[in-house]
Amino acid sequence: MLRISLDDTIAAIATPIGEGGIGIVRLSGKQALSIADEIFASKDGKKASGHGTHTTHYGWIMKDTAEPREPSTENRNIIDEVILTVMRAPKTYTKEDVVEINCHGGIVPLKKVLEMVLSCGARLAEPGEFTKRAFLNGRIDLIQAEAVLDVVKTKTRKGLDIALLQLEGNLSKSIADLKNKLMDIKVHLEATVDFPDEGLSLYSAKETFVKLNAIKADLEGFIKSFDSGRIIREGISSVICGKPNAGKSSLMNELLNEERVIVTPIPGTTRDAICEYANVGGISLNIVDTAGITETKDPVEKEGVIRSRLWIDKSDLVLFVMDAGTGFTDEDKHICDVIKQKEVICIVNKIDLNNPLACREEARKHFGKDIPFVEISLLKKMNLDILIKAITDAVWKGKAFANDYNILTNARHKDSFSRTLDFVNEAILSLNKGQSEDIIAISINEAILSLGEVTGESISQEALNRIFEQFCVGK
Ligand SMILES: Nc1nc2c(ncn2[C@@H]2O[C@H](COP(=O)(O)OP(=O)(O)OP(=O)(O)O)[C@@H](O)[C@H]2O)c(=O)[nH]1
Ligand SMILES: [Mg+2]
Repeated sequence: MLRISLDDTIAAIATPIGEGGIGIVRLSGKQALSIADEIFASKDGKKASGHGTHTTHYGWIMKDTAEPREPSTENRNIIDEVILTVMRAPKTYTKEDVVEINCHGGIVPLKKVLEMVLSCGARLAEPGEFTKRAFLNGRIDLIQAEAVLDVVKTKTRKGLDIALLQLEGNLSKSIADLKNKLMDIKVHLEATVDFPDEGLSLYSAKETFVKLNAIKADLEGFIKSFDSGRIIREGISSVICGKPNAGKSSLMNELLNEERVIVTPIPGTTRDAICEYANVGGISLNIVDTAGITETKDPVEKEGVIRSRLWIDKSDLVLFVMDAGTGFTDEDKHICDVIKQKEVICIVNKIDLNNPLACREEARKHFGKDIPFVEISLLKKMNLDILIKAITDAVWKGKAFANDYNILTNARHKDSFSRTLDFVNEAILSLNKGQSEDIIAISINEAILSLGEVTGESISQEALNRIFEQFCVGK
């Protein structure tokens, strides 16, 4: 993508493809208004370019705007009845002239309007190109651009809160603050080298040491926050496993709050793995319901068992369902061995049928370590709140999640922070070794550049491309 020029006027359908109430074709660039003039006939007869900024106008997209305006059955000239919004630079999403055409939803009118816009000289936008222009034109920094993507993609309330704060520039401010502190130290170090005899009052080695250590602690705090930040942004992948008929699919349906998966009293009901997203206690949980793990000769069921094991390998959290009705069996023993190395919650289901104690004791013996147990009945809806709590506890366990929203949620940011920390550590080491100020200043300069990668001040074109490729067209 990046051979693109900011001189082009770009256009795209900005709403999801499919039937809907309205759909929007968006244009941005120098020609946005002149293109609108060519294809839009306003009811009031005025040209789009004659209107002030942030105004909306009723009219028609027409093949020939010189033709009669009012629609009629004979008028084949009309493509769609629309509301057109004029937004003039610089107070727009991209800082360029922007025109948005609200068409009727549905792929045919949207495509036709887009085709007309393109035939008048606009170019089809690349994925994320509107947001990229907002970045390249200096309206937002890279963190804010990525936050736009997070706002669109987030699946939980907390994820949205954090993305919105990043969009407002919260994280950017913290980074600017850290950068200023590093700059300040660098200036002092360089002045020591450049003006040794001018009697300037510069930081002593001890002062520099204290300041660098404070920055180091801040950086470490941010890096640590990524443990929970990643969970908020990307969610957790979990897999439900257990022997046939234990209630795995019933659990899946309960967590999704819908009858998504077939539940029957026949063992071996679920053959294929079924994946869905659920919001469990504010965490975005990718849940996979799997075939019951058992010795079987049925080739379809056998394949299902192989897949179950693959999903277990890939998951962050295993929800192991046992059946109080049957008690702890050899099949359960076998499953314990398969999942032993994973993060597991043991769920004893069907406690309406039988006392779960035997299952609990046998499983605990078999795991040989303390793992969380929950005893439930999916049929009678018993202890389901305890189950949700056990899941959220297992997810947050050991993670430094407080109610702090100024945290790292993006792996790219974390990598840059880690590199910054490496250079700060290098500077501290040089300082301790009594090396010269200019050597320490070089490390600090590298630290500043690494921080600049996060906000996009110092980042390669290639890295930039990789970021915007994740966006959808029209954003
Ligand atoms: N008594 C009782 N029955 C339950 C409970 N939970 C599920 N069941 C029943 O157990 C049977 C199996 O439930 P499923 O959810 O299909 O079990 P599964 O583990 O997905 O089974 P497979 O897909 O065949 O491996 C169904 O008849 C459910 O209604 C419970 O808490 N108590
Ligand atoms: Mg099932």
